[in-house]
This record gives sequence, C-alpha cells and structure tokens, in this order.
Amino acid sequence: MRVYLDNNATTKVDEQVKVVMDPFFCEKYGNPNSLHDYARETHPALKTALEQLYLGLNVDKQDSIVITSCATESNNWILKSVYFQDIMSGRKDHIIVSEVEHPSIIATAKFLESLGIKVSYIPINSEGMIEASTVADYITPKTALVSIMWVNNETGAIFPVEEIAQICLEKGVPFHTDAVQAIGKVKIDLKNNPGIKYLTFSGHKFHAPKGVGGLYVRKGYELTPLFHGGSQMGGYRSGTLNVPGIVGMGKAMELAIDTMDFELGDIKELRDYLEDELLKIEDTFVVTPREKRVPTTILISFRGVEGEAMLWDLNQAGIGASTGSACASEDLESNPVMEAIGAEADLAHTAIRFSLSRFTTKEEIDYTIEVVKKAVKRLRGISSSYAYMPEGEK
Ligand code: C6P
Repeated sequence: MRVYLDNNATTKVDEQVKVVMDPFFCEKYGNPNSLHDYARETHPALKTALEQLYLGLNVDKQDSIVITSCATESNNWILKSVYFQDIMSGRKDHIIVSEVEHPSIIATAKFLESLGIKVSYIPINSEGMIEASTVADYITPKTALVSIMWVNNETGAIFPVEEIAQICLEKGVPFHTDAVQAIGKVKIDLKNNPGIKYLTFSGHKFHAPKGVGGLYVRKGYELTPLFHGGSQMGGYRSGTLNVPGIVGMGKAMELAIDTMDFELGDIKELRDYLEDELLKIEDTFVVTPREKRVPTTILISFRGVEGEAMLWDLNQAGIGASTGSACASEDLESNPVMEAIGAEADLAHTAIRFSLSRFTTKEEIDYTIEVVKKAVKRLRGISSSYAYMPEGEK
C-alpha cells in the first residue's frame, strides 16, 4: 500500500483542476498578451481564475492579486520591496517576523539584516503559539513591516493573525501574512480584515499544480516591481503568464473554499483518530493542542526514535511523511519549532509530521497506525539512548 501523508509539503493535483487546465497546453496555447485570437481565447479562463481567487479570499475589487511562481517568491518579494521602499529611503529601519516563519521569510530577513536593517524574531510559547499582545511590544515608530504566518507548516498551529493585523492597523504598521498553509483550512476574509495589507499563497498546497502562487496587495500599498521588461501583472512582474497554472489555481481555490466545511470535518475525524492511536504509544508527545491547529496536521515526537530513522521505516512501508518542512529536510537539523519551544535536543530530533488531505482514506490511516507502531517498537529496540533512559523519562 502507498500512503501520502506529506500534504503540507505539496498536494496532489485535483482531477477537476487538471481538466480545466488541459486545453491550455495543446489547444489554447496563445500568449495572452498577443493581439490575435490565439491570445484572446485564453482571456475568459484567466478572468474566471482571477474571479475565483478574489472570491476565495474575499478580496475587494480595488485590491490586487499578483500571480507569482510560488510562495517563496511572494515572501521574498514583499520583504525586499519593503526594504527598497521604506528602509533604503531612511524612513524606517526595522521589520518583525516570528521565529518559526518558513525559511523563505527567515532567510530573507537574515539577508536584510546583513544589509543593516533591524529584525525582531517573535518567540512562540510552550504550545507553539504566538501571542498577539507580544507583537505589540516589538513595534516601534521605525517598524516598516510585521510578517507573521497564518498557519505554521510544521505543527499546523493557527496563529491569531486577525488580532495581530488589528494591532498593526491601530499602530499604523503594514502587516503581511504567509497564508500558504491556511488556504482551504481557515476562513480568509480580506474585506473584513483591513489590517492585512499583503498575503502570500501557493497553488500546490491546495491541489493546484506546482509553479504558481500569488501575492495579495491591498489598494494603496505599493510593491517594487520584481521583474522589469514587460506589462504583465501591471508591470510589477513581467514575463509571459503561466496560463494553465493560473487557470488551475483559480479552480483549486474555488474547490478549496466550496468544500472546506464539509471536508475539514472528515479530515479532522481521520486526523484525530490517527493522533489518538499514536498517542497510545508510551512516551509520545504532541506540542500544540488540537483545537489550536488546522485539522490536517500532526507534529508528533516518539521519544528515543530518530525522526530520519522513522521516515526510513515509513518509506520502506510505502508511507510518505516528513520530519518537518521539505525545504529543510536535507540538513538533518532538529525540528525548528521543537527547538523554538525549548524542547530537549533528543526530543527535538524525534518529531514526525503527518499531514492529511481530502484524498486521505480510513484504510490508509489504519495501515499507517499499524506501521508506526511496529517502527517505534523496532527503533526503540535498537536505540542505545532509549535503552539507558531512566524509567521516569521513558
Ligand atoms: N512548505 C513544507 O514542507 P513554495 O514551495 O515556495 O510555494 O512554498 C514555500 C512555503 C512558504 N510558506 C509556508 C508556510 C510553507 O509551508 C511553504 C512550503 C513546505 O512545509 C515545503 S518547504
């Protein structure tokens, strides 16, 4: 049996998404910016896709959604744009991010730090959560941007983004949120959250293909153009449009929103069942309480079991999971969220992330439970550190 439980890394393209994309490869392949019918026949589908994106995020018509290639691009862009606009001019000198943002925010913030700007990294508490009031303490008159993710990709923790956005609004500081893991899992309503000035999303996290994402920009909030050389995306991001990708992402957004309540109930049931069964294994821990997480994710630690060793056993049995963010999976470092909450080093190395989707089945979860139980037993049996651990700590 093969079981895919790494949906926070990427998702399978929904068949319904593939169907709407298909005509734009070999039939309607014109460049939308050309002046003939090949071009014009792409326009209705592009218009529909943008409408689907606007509707999905409840975006005001006056605001913009700029299509990008992925969330890494959108996140880099917004931070560097703020640098060009507000920091190089000398008006501001400071940005705020959380210490558990995705590497595309953390590494960009560190790069900007190397150029001389001040960066504050907001800590998480012992449950892996950010407290909105903490953010207020870090804001200064020189703060150019606050950027906090909506849902953490490692734990699934839902951060109090609407509250943080309101604080930023009151203090007059632009707020950006990386909503990559929130689409289709949390209700997003940009019309009614005026504090959110920028928002990042990525198609492949909600059953659209890889290679297409977006950056929402509220009216009146400027962006420095990313690519110069053409008129696409209002001149902000030149380059021929990825028509099939955009069309697919629009459809995927529509499906994610239309089916959200219904599907999340089903997924939650499966996730809770998996979590309950795995927590029956002794010395097993989950950091963030369920009610503070999206219903698709579990980050779980089995004391005495190296995360990478567990992944190996799971993979041998046909199960795809992860030790955390796919972008950091090759460095064999401990899980950054576990580190940030101050977990002991040996526990931080044991975290495994299971992330479900609308395609996960009960049979797959039953099989996963069986495989994990066997793997924990086997790996603890050969773990010298677990064998010598005092009974009280086992
Ligand atoms: N996180 C994970 O395994 P791209 O691939 O560039 O569209 O997405 C980057 C990204 C940005 N923000 C968040 C919160 C994310 O989760 C991701 C992707 C994957 O957790 C791959 S590293």
